[in-house]
Amino acid sequence: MSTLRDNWASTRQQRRGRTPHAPRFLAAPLLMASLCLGVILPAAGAEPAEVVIEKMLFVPQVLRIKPGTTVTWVNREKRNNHSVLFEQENMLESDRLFPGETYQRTFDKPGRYPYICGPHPEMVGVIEVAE
Ligand SMILES: [Cu+2]
Repeated sequence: MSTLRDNWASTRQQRRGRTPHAPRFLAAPLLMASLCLGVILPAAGAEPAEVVIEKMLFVPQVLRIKPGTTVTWVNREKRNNHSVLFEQENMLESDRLFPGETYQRTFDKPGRYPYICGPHPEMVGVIEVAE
């Protein structure tokens, strides 16, 4: 019985000892919440426009957006690096995107913007911009 009490007491002391650090335990969820809000709030005004690069494909292959939308390409591969190359626009090309890296381009004018991957020209995609 006394052992239990000792345990209880020491547990309680440990809890007391942690009290000053309590904000740290709150910090993680708060940070997560603010990060989520930071991601979600901008998306509420404009549709999220993301092209994922995985398994040697641009997904979605055809993305329809409204003028003024910023498209983000994100490389989700484990090893391959890719680029986003607009051949019909003076070979406008992103940097090589290594796994986890992103490229962004804002499309202000309506039109059809086909692109390929520089190192893998068989990878094709299109951004269609229309009201
Ligand atoms: Cu590629």
